[in-house]
Amino acid sequence: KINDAAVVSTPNDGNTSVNRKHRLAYDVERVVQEHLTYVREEISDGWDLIHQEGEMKVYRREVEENGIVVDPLKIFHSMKGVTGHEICQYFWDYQYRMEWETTLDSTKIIEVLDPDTVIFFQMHKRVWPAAQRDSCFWSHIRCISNSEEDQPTWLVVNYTTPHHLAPIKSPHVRLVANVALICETIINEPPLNIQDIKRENIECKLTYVAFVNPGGWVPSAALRSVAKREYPRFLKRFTSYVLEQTRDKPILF
Ligand code: 18C
Repeated sequence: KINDAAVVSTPNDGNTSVNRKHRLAYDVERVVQEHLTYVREEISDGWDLIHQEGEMKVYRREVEENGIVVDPLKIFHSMKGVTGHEICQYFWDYQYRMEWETTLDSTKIIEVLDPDTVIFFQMHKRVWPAAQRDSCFWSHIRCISNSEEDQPTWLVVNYTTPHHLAPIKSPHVRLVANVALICETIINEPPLNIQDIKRENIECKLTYVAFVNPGGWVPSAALRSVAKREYPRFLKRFTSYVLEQTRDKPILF
């Protein structure tokens, strides 16, 4: 299945014209372009390094809106042995999600907008004593070619949207998310022939950003401490999962 990715994900030439015809195409384009703009932004004042482990650095900015914690979060990581395409494909494809996500009770695709864009409805695990959260978001995967020589950039964006098949039902609370995973592949000491590239020659630099509003009040200190523990845990588990899944497979550029 994973080898079909090139068929379902058409490389975009970086041009911003929208040729996808579904109702959310402009929303998708706007949010993708925003992420591509901000991903290059340096870490500045106000961002705290809250966790560092090997190549992984987790930054957070403390922000509250109407008393609700909405801290933006950014993770930078670099890993050898996988491509950006592989990382993004495993993050986007629902069939692998329950194998690496430990904070979900369920995930379901409720609409397919185009081969690269689907709408998910997810039920998150309840954290006592807070109300259980659910989420409904479009999820889009894209490949952007930067130049003939460089490997393309791959990204996935998950962005909250309402949907008639996912009404908000009390006691569940709908969280609001804007999440992006952006990956660059680097080929170290490239052999002359592309067929000779081995997994030890490849490296993926990834940026994960999350803007999440829990959708209702949650005690600030408890939320910040759960988030500080759970985001690094998620990225470690997810990246090890992709390494393990791809180790003996042909490289997916
Ligand atoms: O990006 C990730 N996953 C994607 C695919 O599922 C998708 C997910 C988007 C939603 C992210 C929102 C996370 C908040 C979930 C709240 C409930 C979680 C239960 C936690 C269980 C311990 O883009 C990877 C997402 C990685 C998420 C890490 C968990 C962050 C926890 C945040 C704090 C939870 C707050 C509740 C605190 C209550 C304290 C009394």
